[in-house]
Amino acid sequence: RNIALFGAPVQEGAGKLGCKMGPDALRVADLPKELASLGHAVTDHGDLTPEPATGLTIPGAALNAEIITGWTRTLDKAAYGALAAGQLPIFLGGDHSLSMGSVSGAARFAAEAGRPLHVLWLDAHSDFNTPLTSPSGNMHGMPVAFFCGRPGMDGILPNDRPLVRPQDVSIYGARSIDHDERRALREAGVNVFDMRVIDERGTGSIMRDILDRVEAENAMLHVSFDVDFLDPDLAPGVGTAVRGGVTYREAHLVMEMLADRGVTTSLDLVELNPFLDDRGKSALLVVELIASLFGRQVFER
Ligand code: DIR
Ligand code: MN
Ligand code: MN
Ligand code: MN
Repeated sequence: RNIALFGAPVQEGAGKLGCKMGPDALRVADLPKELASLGHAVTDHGDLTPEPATGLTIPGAALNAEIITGWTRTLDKAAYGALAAGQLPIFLGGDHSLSMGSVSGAARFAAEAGRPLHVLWLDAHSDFNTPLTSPSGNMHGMPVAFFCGRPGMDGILPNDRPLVRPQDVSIYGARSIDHDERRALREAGVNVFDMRVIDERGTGSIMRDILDRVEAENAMLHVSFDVDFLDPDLAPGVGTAVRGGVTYREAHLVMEMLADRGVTTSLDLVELNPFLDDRGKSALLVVELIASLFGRQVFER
């Protein structure tokens, strides 16, 4: 694969500072070298900067909406441009608000290519709030709502842009969903695989179903990896840790099954907060997992 790395040091969508150091922590943990050692062509495009955006009024609670709007417009273009150039873009976050742009750019490219875009959202949270439902006002809790076209965030990108269909979104690892999000997710028809379902069914069965659908529909697949999807004992370097998360082996199996099918077309690595990490432990685990996603195996099959 021809992999393009883009740093997106945005932290204004999160409630705690520190995510802006995420891209550099992933580089220090040797992500580019690890991907190259698996035989991929890797280009690190360095860190992006948000375009200026002013004069926006968003009703409700949306903290730092102008900064996030600038990032969204920049990232939409970067994702679209990389895909149009035949690359697989990886966005190094940065908080999860960056996916408003990365997923929108991927959706725009998919629409032109005449293919559906599916999204695999690995997260303790469902990020389906809008400024009218958010209890915090933090925009990292809103990206799924944004690219599915829930009302309330007009003007960040053109309203007639290609969206992602809620039934093409699979949230995996959820264990913290706000009251209003819960109802909205159900009404919209988003696929929510919470920890309870993962315990009962197991990773293999759920991932097989998700990936079978991607293949059957010849869909593109955007994987959005929020580090807090992992159990906080494994990955403490996140701002909104929730206990009872995905284990070490479950996480590797998710990545290995993605690698087997080779269907991933774009990827976000988000919410890594190096200020809260324990001697680089979370960054190193993320790099290990991404190596699995890009083909590292225990024993070649
Ligand atoms: C919460 C937390 N649902 C909110 N969301 C987080 O603020 O909307 N997402 N932490 O990653
Ligand atoms: Mn998230
Ligand atoms: Mn999260
Ligand atoms: Mn978060």
